[in-house]
Amino acid sequence: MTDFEHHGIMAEPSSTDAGPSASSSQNASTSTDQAEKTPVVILCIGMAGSGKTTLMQRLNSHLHSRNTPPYILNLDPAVSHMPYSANIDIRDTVDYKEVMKQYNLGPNGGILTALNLFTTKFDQVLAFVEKRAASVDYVLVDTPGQIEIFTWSASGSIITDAIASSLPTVVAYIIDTPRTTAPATFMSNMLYACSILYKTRLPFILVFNKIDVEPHDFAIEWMHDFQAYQAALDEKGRDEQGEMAYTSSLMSSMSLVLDEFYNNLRAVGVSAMTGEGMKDFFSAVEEAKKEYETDYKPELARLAEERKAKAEEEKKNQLEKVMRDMTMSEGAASRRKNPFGPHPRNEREDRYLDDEGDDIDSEEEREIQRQMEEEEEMEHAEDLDAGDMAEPEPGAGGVAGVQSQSRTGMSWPTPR
Ligand SMILES: Nc1nc2c(ncn2[C@@H]2O[C@H](COP(=O)(O)OP(=O)(O)OP(=O)(O)O)[C@@H](O)[C@H]2O)c(=O)[nH]1
Ligand SMILES: [Mg+2]
Repeated sequence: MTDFEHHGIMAEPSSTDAGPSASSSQNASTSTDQAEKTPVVILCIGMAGSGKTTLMQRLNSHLHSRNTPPYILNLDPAVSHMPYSANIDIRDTVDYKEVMKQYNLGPNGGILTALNLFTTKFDQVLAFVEKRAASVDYVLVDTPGQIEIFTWSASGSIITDAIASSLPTVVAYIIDTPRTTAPATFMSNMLYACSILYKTRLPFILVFNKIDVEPHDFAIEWMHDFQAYQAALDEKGRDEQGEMAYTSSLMSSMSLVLDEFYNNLRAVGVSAMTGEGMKDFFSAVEEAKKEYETDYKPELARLAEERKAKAEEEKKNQLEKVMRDMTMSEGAASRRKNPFGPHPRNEREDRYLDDEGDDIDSEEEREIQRQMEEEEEMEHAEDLDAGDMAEPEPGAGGVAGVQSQSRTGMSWPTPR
């Protein structure tokens, strides 16, 4: 991919130094405490148009006003206007329109492939983030508009796992509140959030955005009061005949299933537009960070330990297999080389080789013996036939010469 190679991310984008992180390094130099702190990574995930990018900008300006500028990553290759300046921008590396052309893909395929290409270099991205980790409090990550491109793709998982295994990470699931007032849409959104939570297993925050347009109280009520949700379904979920629609009874059952999920969730309401709810959002992030330390990190360590043990076991098995193969091939080679000799390493194989050697030995010897007997017989018969014949002239050669020499016990002459 020429464009990708051309744009390579070998050097940190220049905006990094000119942007917010420049002041963050100043912060680091002014405070010795800050050198030891660990930032928290906020992964902004949400349906298309839910307000991820606008919220990123709001968080960025809020943090700047608190004198704690964040480090920003943009993973959306298709964003045309970004209201903030990112420290690392996927668009500096991959041009998704070029990817679409080169790979003959549609817009979503182009975005996915661009993300895949970017993921191949994510170790370098992570190295940049880690380098700044000591000097920032927050790392903000914007994700592609098509949620499934990030949440259900291999590259999305790789990126999430790589970040989460390096720094405390929380998922901020952004919801378009005004578009969630229908009970069925609300349930679809909750199911999606639930699936992401169980997929990533990371501390999770439900962020009801756009509360300037529609307050999120109804959503909180539906989450904590099954009856209230049921009442909303009763009111809005009936068909023209007044019958409970099929989807409504499904939603009703689902809300009972999700009860456990709701109980363990943090939910906050914000407005990326007005900045309302920022305090609640950051308190939720702090709580989630603690949860990362107490729940996710030990689990991560346990998994890492398990993986290490598995890898060790695998390595041992492979080594044993190689040793076995080597012993077998050495045995075969030594049999080929010296079928009669003892094997220096393996007693059992010794015996086998000896036995086998004996077999070959006796067989070959028998053959040689047979040939010698035949020759002797022939010689004897010839002696008898040639008994009356005159002794040939010395050096006469030919068969007569051979016979003559043979009789005198001399070596066989070279045939002329
Ligand atoms: N009223 C209001 N509008 C908002 C708010 N947040 C975002 N918007 C609007 O919602 C629209 C989508 O916002 P974006 O930030 O582009 O949403 P996004 O999730 O990044 O969109 P994609 O990346 O395309 O998925 C824009 O028109 C924003 O102005 C909010 O808090 N209140
Ligand atoms: Mg966006």
